[in-house]
Amino acid sequence: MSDTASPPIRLAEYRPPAWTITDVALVFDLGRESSEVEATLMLRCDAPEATLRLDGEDLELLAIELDGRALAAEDYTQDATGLVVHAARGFDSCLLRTRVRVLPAANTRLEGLYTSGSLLLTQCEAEGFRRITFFVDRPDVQARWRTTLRAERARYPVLLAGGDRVAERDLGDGRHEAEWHNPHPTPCYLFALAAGPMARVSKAITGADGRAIELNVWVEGDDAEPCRYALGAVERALRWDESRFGRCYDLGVFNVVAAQDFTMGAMENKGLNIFNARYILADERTATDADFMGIESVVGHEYFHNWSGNRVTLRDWFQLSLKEGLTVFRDQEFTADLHSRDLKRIDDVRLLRARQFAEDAGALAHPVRPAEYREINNFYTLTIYEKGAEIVRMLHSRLGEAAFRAGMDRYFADNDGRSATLEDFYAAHSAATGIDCADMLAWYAQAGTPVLDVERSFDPSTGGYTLVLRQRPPANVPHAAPLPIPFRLALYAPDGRALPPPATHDAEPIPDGLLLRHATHTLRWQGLDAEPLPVLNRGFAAPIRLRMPMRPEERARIVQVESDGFARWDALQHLALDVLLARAGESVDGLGDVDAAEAALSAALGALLADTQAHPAFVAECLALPDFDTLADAVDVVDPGALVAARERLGLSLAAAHREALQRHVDALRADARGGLDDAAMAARSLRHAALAWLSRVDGGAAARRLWADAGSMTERMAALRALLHAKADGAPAAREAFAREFADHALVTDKWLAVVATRPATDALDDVEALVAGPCWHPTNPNRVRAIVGSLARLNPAAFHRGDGAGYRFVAAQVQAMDAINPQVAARLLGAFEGLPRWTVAARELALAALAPMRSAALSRDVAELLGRLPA
Ligand code: B3K
Ligand code: ZN
Repeated sequence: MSDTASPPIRLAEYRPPAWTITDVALVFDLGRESSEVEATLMLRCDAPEATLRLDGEDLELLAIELDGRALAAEDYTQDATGLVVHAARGFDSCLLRTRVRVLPAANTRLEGLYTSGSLLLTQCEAEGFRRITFFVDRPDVQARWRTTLRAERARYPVLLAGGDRVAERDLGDGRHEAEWHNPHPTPCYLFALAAGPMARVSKAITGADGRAIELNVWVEGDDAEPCRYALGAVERALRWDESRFGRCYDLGVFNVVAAQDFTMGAMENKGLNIFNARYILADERTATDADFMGIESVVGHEYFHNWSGNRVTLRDWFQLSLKEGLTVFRDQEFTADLHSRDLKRIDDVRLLRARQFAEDAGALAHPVRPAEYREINNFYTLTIYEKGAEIVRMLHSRLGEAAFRAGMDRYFADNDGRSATLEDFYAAHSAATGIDCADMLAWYAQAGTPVLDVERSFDPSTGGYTLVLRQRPPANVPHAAPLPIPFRLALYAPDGRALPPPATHDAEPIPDGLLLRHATHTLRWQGLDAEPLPVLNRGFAAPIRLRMPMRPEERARIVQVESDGFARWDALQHLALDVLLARAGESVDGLGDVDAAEAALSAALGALLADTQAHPAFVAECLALPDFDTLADAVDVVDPGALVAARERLGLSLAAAHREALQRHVDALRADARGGLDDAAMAARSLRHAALAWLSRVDGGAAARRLWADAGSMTERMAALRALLHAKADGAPAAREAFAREFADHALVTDKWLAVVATRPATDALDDVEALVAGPCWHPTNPNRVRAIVGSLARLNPAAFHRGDGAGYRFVAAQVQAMDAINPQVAARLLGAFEGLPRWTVAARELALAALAPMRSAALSRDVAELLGRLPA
């Protein structure tokens, strides 16, 4: 623990490794309390006389030999972070064999080798492999791997590791062993094993290149049926990568294991993906539609890493977004191609605006390629993932699909088997297309969200229309140069006709748009009969804040005339945002009278609710008002109470205004919403349940009680339960009791009701959460449980977290400190709830700083210490 003083790692100080490892043979003698690992490393020295230093933490060294000779104490030095082998000095290659003991059952960090239920599992990214054996633990050291697992057959009947299985033997003493071989050069962060009593669902397929591939999805115990949907998703992902990116799978088996205890979502280890069970296990009785969609997307994401991450890996951790941003882009496209492009874009932009923009404007903001870090696990952020994906999307917009694909093919071909940099990625695209796109790299170097201020003018005497676009750097980097911004727009005449592109402009044409490179651009139209209606940043082609004051009726008009679903949703969101901000006491340019603005919003929503042609899932998206984080992001000083209250009041008044239409939808969609996982049924449920959530603000929970009594699937049960509990309606306690009892043995479903309790939008939800943490459901070693209870409160319940008496802050701060001793990554995530602190009101800030104060003198992990050091003191 306690590592405040370690110096940061800097990108500028990158040096290639002096010693690399070409081949690894590992032999595990697996046991729950204690496991032994023998590692034979073929080492090569590329710098004469370089010191051989291996990373290793919490390892008990049992034996060490170099080129067959047992080493004496003076031949090596071990400290808390690794091993220096003096005896290797001067060698240009050698064979090092070590034997170590590790303690899986005591490993609550869930990094390295650990236990989850009756399973033994590993998690190595980013730097967990050094907790398994001594190694040069960095992504630019890529080796071929042989892994032998030995264990008692009764306890560990299934023995999985990365690569293909090449042998199995009975060892005659109740133990058995399995040997696995991964021939692709792979860094150690992609190593994995899983052992224990597991069942699987399986499918044999033939890849597009003729390879026979066995797809397996495994889970602890003897019932693998809940893995069936995930197995289908694996196959869909594999086929999609073949057809959209021309990428084939490269081993004879693809194994996926579901783990109950897992710190993140999932992990793309070569040939053996390990998943948080919540992204694998699903059937309609226990999982919601959102769960199914999440499973397909995460399964796709991990599968796509096999090329973007594994075959082409990272030179160093600063390049993290090279694999993560690119792979998020790929999984977003997968979902868009399989389902609805508009709806996927709406979801992604909602997340980006609400959470990534906030991260990028807060105390923990960092560039997509940070210049330094102390603990790399702190950088698996929305900025690296989602903003990183937006940058790849901008490249895609700039090049168009065909040229982008050519660039991707070139990137994979030039870097296969190598550890690459972001420069390599843009160089491949430039080389393949002849378009120099290296200027995109500037997006990776600075934090913050650029602003595009737009000024419009119309001269009725000439019909001339002008848009002046001025790029302003983000507030946190006030002197930054302009970034390249792909920009899409449309203009509509008053009769709803789309007008042609500008007659003159000073930007560079790209497919379907313009590339803005300068601080100011001017676009001109001529000969227009009347002032047109502009729709800007269509499709959210660039992750920017667009500032153009608009009248409420203009925004409402966009909803009527636009053909692009995203732009229609965006116009309504903006209108709702303007109304909410004005209601919270902010001054909003262009809004005019706030009652009239709310009336325009209400009318637009009413028209959507009455539109029988509207796509139900789209209407549901429009009913979701901008959330607290989006509001907080839009103001200079965050007064949490005022924002929460404005949202509540608007929700109430809109629900009252549309009560009948909402009730009509709830009734009319009953049959369509009944069951099945096709897009149409899911869309019907999404609108029905969004309408129900609104309705339960004004009907005393009557509709929710009917749904509760009638519910078939988990999606319906959760919609009813949430509406009842959040409205504190009659029947809520009984529903909660019944639900909790029925699913007491099902951890993932239990997490769901706990999260509903923790997100009730009221200050006293904190009391409920404190009771949960003191009760039998509290399992601090299980990250899902911690997130369901404490994470939900800290991140999704502004009313309780920002309580005026500071109790929410004190509770979360105390939990961060307690969790830090168990799982530093989970603790550091929770601490992120304070990232917005610099912009909170003085009163809120003082309460939060007081809550964090005790932590400042405590012994902390590097993870929490680094983030705490970035928060204001
Ligand atoms: N690469 C992993 C995340 C690892 C996080 C390490 N703290 C999952 C993913 O992004 O696909
Ligand atoms: Zn990833």
